Amino acid sequence: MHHFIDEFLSQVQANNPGEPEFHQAVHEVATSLVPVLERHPEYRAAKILERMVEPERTIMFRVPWQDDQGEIHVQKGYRVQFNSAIGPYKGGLRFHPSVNLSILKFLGFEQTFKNSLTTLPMGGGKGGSNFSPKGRSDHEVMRFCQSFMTELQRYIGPNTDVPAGDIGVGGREIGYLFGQYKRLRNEFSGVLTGKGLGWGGSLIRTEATGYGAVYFAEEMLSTQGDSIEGKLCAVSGSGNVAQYTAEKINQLGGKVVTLSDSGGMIHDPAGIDAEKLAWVMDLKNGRRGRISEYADQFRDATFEKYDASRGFNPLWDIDVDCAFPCATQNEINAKDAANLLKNNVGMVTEGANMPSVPDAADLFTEAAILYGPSKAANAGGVAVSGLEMSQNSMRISWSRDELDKRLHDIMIDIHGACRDASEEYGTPGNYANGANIAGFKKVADSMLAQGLV
Ligand code: NDP
Ligand code: 2IT
Repeated sequence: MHHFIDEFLSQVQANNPGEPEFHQAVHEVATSLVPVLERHPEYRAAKILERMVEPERTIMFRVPWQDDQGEIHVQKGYRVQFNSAIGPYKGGLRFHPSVNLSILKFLGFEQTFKNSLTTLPMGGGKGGSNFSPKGRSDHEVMRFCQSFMTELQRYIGPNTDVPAGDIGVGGREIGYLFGQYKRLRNEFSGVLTGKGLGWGGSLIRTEATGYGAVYFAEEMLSTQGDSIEGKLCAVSGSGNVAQYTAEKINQLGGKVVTLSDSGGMIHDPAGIDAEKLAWVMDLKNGRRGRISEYADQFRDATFEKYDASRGFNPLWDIDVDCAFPCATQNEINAKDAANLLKNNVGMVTEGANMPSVPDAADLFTEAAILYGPSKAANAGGVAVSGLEMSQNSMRISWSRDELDKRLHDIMIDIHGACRDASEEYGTPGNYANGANIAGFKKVADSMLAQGLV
């Protein structure tokens, strides 16, 4: 059987050259699935895994736009429609200079399993552009979003494909994208999630990924009779996911001592309390400034510039109980993982998508700490996106309490599904295996039922 997986992975590499992030994501899922494929020869006979690694459709397009000086720029636009076995394609849009097909295919592949775990009827997709909103005026961002949507609108729709935000795409961008879709199609519909509250958005969507990650962390801790209360926590990033992860940790009595952006990290041993976090939210969401400014504002804090040549990130070398990577993929390397373990970290919960390199994830698993993999731990965001779609279809809005309770219940269910699947297939406590297996089975069974498509 291992021979079968090795051959399968070589094929994936040969068929998708130059896509290391995609290979990494497929490798991680496929190795977890060995016992499932051994027990279910029908999945192998129907070539379910071979079909799952091929997106149903990949759309790539030109996005021309003009900056405020009138200069013309040309960006790449993408939408990878990965799998629609259990619902319309669903997943975010990322605007970041690093965006390429490999990154979007890894994200779309992961999204398929994540969406399956949410218990809601959503397929997997991801898209975006190598456009960088950083340093651009609102007018420039609007012109870019309008050009991007002018092409994307042909391929999406409330029952076909429903994009949302990801890195570089927040409420502002979703607004411009929605406005252009509505104008071109003459249709007010739930074609995007993460919309503003006055025009079809859902309460709790902004908070959902971060809150959900901390609810998942609480569930893992509760299996050891423990909780977040009193825990020292390292959080990376300072965008949407990091901000609301920090907020929920504070609300549950934990203490957040770090945040970061691509320029570096801040360490505040006194704790980033609600007041300081409000300042960070204004800095990042309002003024769009840099995290280094935190250390000028709050004198107990220190700023350290990020220096890739050092081979490790000082953010993961601080003595904490819990780590919440919430910035980007592969932000924890093997040395970072070893540093966390050396300092006796007891839990790592992934708010970002695939933040741990494979060797780092292996170290966490070998050390048998609580390790919540991204496709389970950060599923709260897309789960509330699914609830936004339900509310749009019914033309109603649920209350904040109702949505927070639904989010919390979904995260409890995801934790239970991962725990049960990891036990059923002989690796109890291994949430990474559990998430892959539980997410896979629902999609695989739906594909079997729907024939060879
Ligand atoms: P934001 O754009 O709001 O914030 C991203 C943060 O990560 C910023 O602080 C950014 O710093 C930092 N960052 C991004 N790229 C890099 C990089 N290459 N190196 C170092 N730092 C980097 O994005 P989100 O908070 O929405 O997304 C963060 C992570 O969470 C991503 O992995 C995303 O896929 C994942 N996620 C997001 C969900 C959502 O609902 N938004 C749902 C589930 C997962 P800087 O500003 O300097 O670039
Ligand atoms: O990675 C993710 O799950 C997201 N960026 C959210 C996707 C969504 O459709 O809400």
